Amino acid sequence: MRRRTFCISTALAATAGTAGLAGLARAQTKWDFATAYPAVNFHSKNNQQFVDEVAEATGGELQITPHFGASLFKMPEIKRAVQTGNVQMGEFFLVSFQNEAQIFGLDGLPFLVNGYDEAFKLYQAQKPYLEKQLDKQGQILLYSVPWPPQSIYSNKEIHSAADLKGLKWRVYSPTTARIGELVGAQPVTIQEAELSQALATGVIEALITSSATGADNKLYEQLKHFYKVQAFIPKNAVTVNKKAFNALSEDEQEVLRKAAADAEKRGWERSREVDKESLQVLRDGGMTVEDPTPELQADLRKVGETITREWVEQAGPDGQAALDAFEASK
Ligand code: PCA
Repeated sequence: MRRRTFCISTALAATAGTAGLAGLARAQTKWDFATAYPAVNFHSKNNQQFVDEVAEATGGELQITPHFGASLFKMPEIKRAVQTGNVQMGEFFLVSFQNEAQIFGLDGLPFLVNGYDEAFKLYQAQKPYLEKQLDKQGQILLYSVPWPPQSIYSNKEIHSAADLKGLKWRVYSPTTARIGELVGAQPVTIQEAELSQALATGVIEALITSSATGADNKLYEQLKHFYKVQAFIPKNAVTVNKKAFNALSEDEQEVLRKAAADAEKRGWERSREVDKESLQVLRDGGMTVEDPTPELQADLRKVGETITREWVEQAGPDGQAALDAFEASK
């Protein structure tokens, strides 16, 4: 008898596995997770840990497959792919979407925050508006993790903003394009996945990005100068399609939320460490890593003030409220 029961349940499980007969055995949900950054990147590793924890905590019922390095969708397409349900989960770079809604660009405003603690406060001020905007776009924010501070890489020495003039300047957001315009550089939009090629072919000569991205892409092989201007601390967002989330059981939703909260906490801690490690990788690779001259810093601060003023004009009451909430929390 016992033996027979065992055989039947095994057979049912096998049938359910191949034919997807939900209800007869545990229903397994399979999701894809589109990301844009290389598997070695700390965001990617954090995402991998997140999906592993979800699989473990659901006993394999929720299987999320991450696709790194923009292998499923290019970064600018990922947000929309989540919105339309072409993919269940995605990671994208918030500031790149500022033209859709100004709130996405808040963490890209130059010199608004000084260090990670303030960046976290800015995130808390931004979050309700971010969630509201993403909700309108059919998705739920699961977690958001910062890149290390954004600094300048160049093929020549930069002592003041005037030295950036005429350089082919790689950009990834409206604000980085505006920085380029204001210093008289030539903005060129390039995704991280195409960075090395753009440098190798001379399409770009300078850029602003994190120590981590420089290390991940071995930028020291092509560029020799790094200036630690630390202009802003922008974030990635990991979101899930609302319908896909709502189709999960309550237990699964809870598991996802818990793993997301853990990933966010881990990511913020890891970002700080990765900054230090990556600066060392740049030095070891032969790059000069320097503080900016007071002149360069002052020039960029002026540019930052212009950009922040322009942002406030466009962002309306929500933008102003988020900024005020940040100022009050400092
Ligand atoms: N690296 C990504 C986003 C910000 C960063 O530090 C990039 O350069 O595209």
